[in-house]
Amino acid sequence: MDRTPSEGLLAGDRRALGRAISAIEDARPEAAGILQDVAGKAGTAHIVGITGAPGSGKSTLTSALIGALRATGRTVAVVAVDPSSPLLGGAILGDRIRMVEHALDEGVFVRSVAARGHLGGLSRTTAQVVDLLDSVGFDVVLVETVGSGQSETEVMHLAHTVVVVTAPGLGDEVQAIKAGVLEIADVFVVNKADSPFAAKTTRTLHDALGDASDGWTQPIIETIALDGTGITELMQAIDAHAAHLGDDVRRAATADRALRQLAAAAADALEADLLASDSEGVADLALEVSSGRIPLDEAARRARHLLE
Ligand SMILES: Nc1nc2c(ncn2[C@@H]2O[C@H](COP(=O)(O)OP(=O)(O)OP(=O)(O)O)[C@@H](O)[C@H]2O)c(=O)[nH]1
Ligand SMILES: [Mg+2]
Repeated sequence: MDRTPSEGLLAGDRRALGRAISAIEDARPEAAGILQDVAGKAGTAHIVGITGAPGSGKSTLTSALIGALRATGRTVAVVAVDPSSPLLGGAILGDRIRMVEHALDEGVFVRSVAARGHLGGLSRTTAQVVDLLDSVGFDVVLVETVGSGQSETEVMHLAHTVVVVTAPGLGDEVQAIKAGVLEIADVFVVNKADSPFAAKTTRTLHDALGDASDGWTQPIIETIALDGTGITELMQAIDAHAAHLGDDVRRAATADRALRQLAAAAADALEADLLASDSEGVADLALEVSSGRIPLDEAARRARHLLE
């Protein structure tokens, strides 16, 4: 008997997994069924976000981290979020080449996810892909994203542990770490520690950081991703953060991921209903907004009631 796509997925079929991710990315109808079939199985993976300025070495670091995690026997999935900027188009190919050393390893799965559509689209697609990878049993899911812009910060909400990467020579180091990213970081990496300016970067970062919060002091780890220096320390810092979080926080993060997906789907449904509505009330409301009589957020609340 043929297996359904989801059975193949749960049995660890890589091609089924690749196809399922494509279905999610393209928001094809079968995606909903796939996600439903694996629902309830998520919640065991440790989700690690890796963000930071372009060129800081995130992909090289991710590849090195895969090696360190595999050496401990854990399986690893990587989601590289492509900001879909033509300027960065080459970076994705670079990522693939960099991670190719793990291509034949059954315990490793690497996938780029393209950012398409509106702002919420990136985080939703990524959330669903992360859920899927969690559900099919990967021990660790690494999510690499360029640390700029709102949607990338959103993506980081998916992670249990956020690693922010900087490197000397990117200009003002603290500026290179965008406001907002500083706060969400659980672990800092100063990569390219082979540079004579690395110590200064570490010092600057150290001075910019606040006190410990929730009993966790953000460690700063110096690494040379190219030769593996500091990678074990980085893995240990990530593991220490996982231990610090405990299972309750991880469960809460899984629930938060579900809530974000629900909110995004609800917003989509409302949008579709509004655009399809032939209610005069809705049309009047739009006019009131365009003439400036009602603020948009207030109109949005009223619109929701009109459709009920
Ligand atoms: N000297 C030195 N170069 C490094 C190190 N780590 C990475 N690089 C180099 O830095 C460049 C950028 O590395 P990537 O891993 O592509 O950086 P990234 O942050 O993933 O870049 P984007 O995905 O484009 O944002 C590459 O040429 C790497 O070989 C390091 O520790 N030392
Ligand atoms: Mg990269």
